[in-house]
Amino acid sequence: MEGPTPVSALIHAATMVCTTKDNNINVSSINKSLDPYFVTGYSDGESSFSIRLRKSIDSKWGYKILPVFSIGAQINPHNKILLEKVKEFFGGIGWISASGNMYTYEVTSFNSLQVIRKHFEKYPLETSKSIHFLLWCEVIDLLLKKVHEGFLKILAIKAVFPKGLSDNVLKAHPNVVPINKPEFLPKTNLLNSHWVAGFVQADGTFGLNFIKQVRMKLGFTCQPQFRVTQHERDLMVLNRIISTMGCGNIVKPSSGRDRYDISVANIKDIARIVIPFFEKYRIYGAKYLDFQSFCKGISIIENKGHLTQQGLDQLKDLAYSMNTYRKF
Ligand SMILES: [Ca+2]
Repeated sequence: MEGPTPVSALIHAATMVCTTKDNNINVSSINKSLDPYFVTGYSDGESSFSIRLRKSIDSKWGYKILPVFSIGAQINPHNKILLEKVKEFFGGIGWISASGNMYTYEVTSFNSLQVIRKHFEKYPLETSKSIHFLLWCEVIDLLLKKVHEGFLKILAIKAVFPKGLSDNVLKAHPNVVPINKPEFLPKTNLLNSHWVAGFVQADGTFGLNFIKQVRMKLGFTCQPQFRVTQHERDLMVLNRIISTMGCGNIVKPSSGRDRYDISVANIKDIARIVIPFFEKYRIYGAKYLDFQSFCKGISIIENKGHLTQQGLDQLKDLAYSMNTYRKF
């Protein structure tokens, strides 16, 4: 074990790294290929393993069955680069399309799906999505066997997927009994740090919240927060992220919601743990720009800039040009 580094040195190092970079994409890290655990973490948060049915007169079942692996990302040039990196990671299989305000990276060809399968067998998913992956693999095996009963079995499996069976399919096959979905047994060990970066890429937020505060002389304050959001069924993975990173609290959902958050709002934890963590285990895409803005904000707050009008104005500019406010 290394000896403890003085807090001030850590904070200085973190802010130096952040403030010396500009908003351009860091070319050296773009050229580096993605870490396999990052790809799994990102997929745990953002991908989908699905089974598509297409009516087809050529198929003996009346439907063509397409297992699909896909990842969506909001349209902007930075996210396009991220999806291209994912595609490159998998050896160039699949394609990226754009529709509405979303890009989708999609893999559907049977041979290519074997590449996807091998990756997730070697670097397993950590969330309850792993159950869908297992069932998705079962469908691929049934398609490989090409037995006639396979079709009804596939329908029984598809019935427990998020989108389930369409009304038309249900009408044509009213006797399909959905399978008993295997129970998800979450692990409790520490996570791979690259996995955490990938998961944060998907479901994390670096925020500078600019809030009115009448008590304060300037009338406003800036509250930074690092957040990771997840459905309650994957609460355990949030706890594992907290243990792995060594900071953060679980915030229960407000009434009527089913999503939990990890929140790190303590400036020392942000500067000493969160920022160095994501400097070491990189994220990409537009979220990387938000991370850079976040670092700039933290550096201002560290220097007590938020107590001056000028610093507060700088923070306000940052807050209103990042995350959902960012223009491309
Ligand atoms: Ca997600």
